[in-house]
Amino acid sequence: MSSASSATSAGIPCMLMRGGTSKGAYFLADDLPADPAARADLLLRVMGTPDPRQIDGIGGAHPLTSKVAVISRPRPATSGVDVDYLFLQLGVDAATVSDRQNCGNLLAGVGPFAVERGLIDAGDERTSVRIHMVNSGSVATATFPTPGGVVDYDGDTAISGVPGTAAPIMLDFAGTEGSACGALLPTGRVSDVIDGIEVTCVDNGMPVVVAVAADLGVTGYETPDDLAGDARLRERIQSLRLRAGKLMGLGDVTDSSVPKTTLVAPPRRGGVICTRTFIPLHPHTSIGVLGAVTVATALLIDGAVGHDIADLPEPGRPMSVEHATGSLEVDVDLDTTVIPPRVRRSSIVRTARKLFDGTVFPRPKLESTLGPQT
Ligand code: NQM
Repeated sequence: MSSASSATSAGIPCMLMRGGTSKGAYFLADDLPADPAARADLLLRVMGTPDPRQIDGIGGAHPLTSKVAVISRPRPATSGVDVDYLFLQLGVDAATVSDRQNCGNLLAGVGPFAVERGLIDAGDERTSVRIHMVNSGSVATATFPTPGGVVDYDGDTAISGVPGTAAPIMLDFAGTEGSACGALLPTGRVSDVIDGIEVTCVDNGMPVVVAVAADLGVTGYETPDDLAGDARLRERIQSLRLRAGKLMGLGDVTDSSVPKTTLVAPPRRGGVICTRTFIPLHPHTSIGVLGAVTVATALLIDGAVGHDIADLPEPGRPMSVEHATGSLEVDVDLDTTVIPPRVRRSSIVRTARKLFDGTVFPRPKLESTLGPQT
């Protein structure tokens, strides 16, 4: 693409989409600089980072709305895959751009975006897109309605955390096990004790540290705002994830968006478990897609934190993961007859919506805003 300064005046084609319970800017890779440092600098200026309000950009002043999806035809051409999807998590008040995690929520918009941009041909009724999740090398298949070859965003599927209903987008995952850490149980153990607290470190699409809420002095039923105001809890979670990051092979995670921490408590609304998640220190208003898949996977493992307090359904039935604004249903097929357990497949239903399609104009360069790239 053209130089970063010409991007400032000419703008860059961009589609703003809600993907699941997140919102992000979707770009074709060809419309962004190929060099990761130049791309990161440009995207920070698009989003208005660093600034807690992101007032001079299109970010929504929260990690869940400070996200970018970069889409291309597979590079190099990979057989059986239709598009590449690179997810970038941008900081809000810190100038960080991280490619160390997936995002299953923005993933929901990737298939529709690929059809809208002509990267793939739509079917007459529905379209299935095989998406290479570049961050982890895993593959997701997204299936969504395209009557007459046009993406239909309307429908009657409701997901917690989003008002109203929209068309269902089925997401089937393969190869998510060990997405960032290389193994489902990256410490080699089902549980570890860190800072005197028993945790399970697990990665089935998202590196997560699972701990019982009561062990950290909270109930696990607090609102995200209450949790955000608890400075002592924040310190304890940071200490836990810094140590866990090393044990999980992620190194120094001070400036990294992973691992996330999920506090679990017995379910209260007919689900499998109640969760409160930190991304990585900010309380999530719900729970991430692959975060929920990962936590649900841990619950199925005998001896893992949460297994004993979970109300597990019959094998093969969906698992409803309760969170601060509702619940999220995931399917996880785990073979627990082998050690370590092996994930056969996982899936989830999401919705997405095109919000805006146009040209975004990044703020001009400031002096050295770029922070650590993780
Ligand atoms: O876990 C938030 C989200 C996410 C990530 C986060 C996600 C996932 O809710 O797949 O979707 O964990 O930072 O969008």
